[in-house]
Amino acid sequence: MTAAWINWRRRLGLAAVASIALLGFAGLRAAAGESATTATASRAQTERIVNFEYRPTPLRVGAGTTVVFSNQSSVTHTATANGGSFDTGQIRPGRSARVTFRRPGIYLFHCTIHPFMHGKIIVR
Ligand SMILES: [Cu+2]
Repeated sequence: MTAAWINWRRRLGLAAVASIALLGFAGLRAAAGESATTATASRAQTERIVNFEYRPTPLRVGAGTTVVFSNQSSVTHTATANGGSFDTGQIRPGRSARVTFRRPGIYLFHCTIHPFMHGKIIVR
């Protein structure tokens, strides 16, 4: 083997390593892009449940927002849409439930255990 041939092979090897590194980098960038999309989709706002009230009411959010119904009281509550479009089920004290609001609209809801509790979420 001549020195020139060995040198050529060495260069080929380096090129292969370089392209694998580039591919790996592209893969990393794709993964980072995916997680950025996920982070955008998972934006959340909190609707607190305190003293037999939903706070704030109304809660204004953008379409696609996940509302975290956080029961910060000492009794169990629900957040149940008046029209039945969503229902958290029972949320025990100190626990929370999530509902994602994808479509704009005005959502009225209440607590099935304490029907005098009313709330409103405005999705734009
Ligand atoms: Cu309640």
